[in-house]
Amino acid sequence: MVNKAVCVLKGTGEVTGTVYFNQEGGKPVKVSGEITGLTPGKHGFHVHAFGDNTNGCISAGPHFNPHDKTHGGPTDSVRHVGDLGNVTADASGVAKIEIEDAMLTLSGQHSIIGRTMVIHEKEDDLGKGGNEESLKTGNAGGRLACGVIGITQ
Ligand SMILES: [Cu+2]
Ligand SMILES: [Zn+2]
Repeated sequence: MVNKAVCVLKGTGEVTGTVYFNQEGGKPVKVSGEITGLTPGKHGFHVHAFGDNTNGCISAGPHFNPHDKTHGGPTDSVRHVGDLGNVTADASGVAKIEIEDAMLTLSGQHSIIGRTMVIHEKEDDLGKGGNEESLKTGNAGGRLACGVIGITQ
């Protein structure tokens, strides 16, 4: 059973990162790593549906949403599977990632392997922005960098 994955994020600008995924038998997925080159503050961080970067990060499609829910925050019961909320960059533009998420999985029908991780320009409002877009994307703005989630050892 696959229990480790990795994703290298790249974009058209200075933002780059490496994100690791680790899941032990049925337990929550541990997401760790670092993204650099960001503006200080919060940035939306999601798994998007497709492992397609042919036309840049936009080809990754919408948030990974196999249960047809509205957008939310990582601790909400109503959320996209891909909704990991925000990561926070420090004054040097570095975001250290240390997330545990019970809805992600690295195996089975709704595995995130082969899909795309995206880091956004703006803060994700977690579905609480009070407009239609908030319930789709969290108003997180442009896609700064992305990468396909692949199996590792
Ligand atoms: Cu996103
Ligand atoms: Zn979402």
